[in-house]
Amino acid sequence: MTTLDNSIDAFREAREFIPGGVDSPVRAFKGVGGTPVFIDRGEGAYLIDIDGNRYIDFVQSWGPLIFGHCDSDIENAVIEAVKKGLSFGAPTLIETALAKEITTLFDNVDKVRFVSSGTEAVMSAIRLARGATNRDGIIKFAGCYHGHSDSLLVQAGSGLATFGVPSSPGVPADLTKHTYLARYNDLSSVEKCFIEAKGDIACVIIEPIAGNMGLVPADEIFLKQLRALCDEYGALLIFDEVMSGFRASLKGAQGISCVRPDLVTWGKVIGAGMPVGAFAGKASIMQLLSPEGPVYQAGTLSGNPIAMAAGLASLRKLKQNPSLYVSLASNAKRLMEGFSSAAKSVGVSMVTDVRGSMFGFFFSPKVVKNFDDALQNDTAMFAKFHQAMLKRGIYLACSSFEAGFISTAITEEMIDEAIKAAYESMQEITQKD
Ligand code: KE4
Repeated sequence: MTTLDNSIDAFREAREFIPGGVDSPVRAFKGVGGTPVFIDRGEGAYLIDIDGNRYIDFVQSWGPLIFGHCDSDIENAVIEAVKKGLSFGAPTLIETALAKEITTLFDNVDKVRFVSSGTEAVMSAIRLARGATNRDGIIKFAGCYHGHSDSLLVQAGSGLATFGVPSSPGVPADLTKHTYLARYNDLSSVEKCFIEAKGDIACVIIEPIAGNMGLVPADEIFLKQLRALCDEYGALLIFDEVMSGFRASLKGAQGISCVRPDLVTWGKVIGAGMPVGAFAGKASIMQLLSPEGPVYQAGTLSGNPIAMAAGLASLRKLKQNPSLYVSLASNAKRLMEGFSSAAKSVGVSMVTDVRGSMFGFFFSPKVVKNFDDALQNDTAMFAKFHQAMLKRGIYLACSSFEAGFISTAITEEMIDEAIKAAYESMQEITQKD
């Protein structure tokens, strides 16, 4: 890294016109300190900032860019779509095409509705679950983040955990009283919520592979018992796969777990960097949605043809090359083994995990199974590591309550480079002054 002067100036100016200088809080680097680098462009596996520094990108816009930056197939699909117009507010063939590509992958998904963000997808899925069951209560898990809709900003992960404010002012108690909080990987805590709610639970929403308290996968036995409990109480089970979808495997968590949700939410990869979210499920539930049914949900730019073109190009490439996930997972595993060895080489505790192209690491001596465990990890050490790696051209998620990602543009040589940087960084952050 040469200098960050332009980013420093840019951040100063941005803060004059945008709260915190960013349009999404986690980008402000508050979790790791220092100045967020302002990005000029992406090139394959790389980000280049406005000072000309080049970084291997292990964030990929928080997951969407599984093919890295400026993938030619996706770029060409977008350019062709742009030439026909940006938006029509009317049905287009490409929405049906993407819906078909998605639904034909899953035996528990008949219909999908597109929206413009993961938040919107989850918010809509919750409303649909409440409409389908005529119940108000929802159960979520501490540390899971499902976007910033009111009912779900309770003990959430991601940026809220980063800033140590896992809930948010501005959310009426009248709303959050319907949100029951359980402990990830702990079935008895879920049973307590059902009992406390006297059965008035519309749905249980979970990140089946949590990526917003760091990477914390749910135990398969836990998911199976959760499924059975929802069936016992007549509540719907929602898998929030906005992050894990098409990342943990081609079918996301459902490609790893045998448990099937009633509704699933997606985002990120299905937009390939453009604003797309989606929620989906069996026709018997989805047909309750307006205009077929009474549950209202809408959006001016839902199914935007440019965003659909990007998502469709990305998804078709993934479906044509499912073996991509083998190399993505192999690179993720090798990277985590390298980080773990680098930590061990200086006597620092680190636990790591991988699910497909997703990876996570905690500066912690013990395996992380829930949000309480995650909160005990050494965030100060994480911040030093992040800064040391950034200096060496490695761009990691700027919070220990996030996940990392491998793209197909990241080569084995780049993994070696990141591991080498990890050894150097560990030496630097542990050397006695
Ligand atoms: P968006 O509204 O940010 O598109 O999606 C919300 C969301 C819903 N569900 C899950 C499981 C998610 O991970 C997200 C968003 N993820 C964060 C990263 N942890 C987005 C990054 C940000 O907030 O800037």
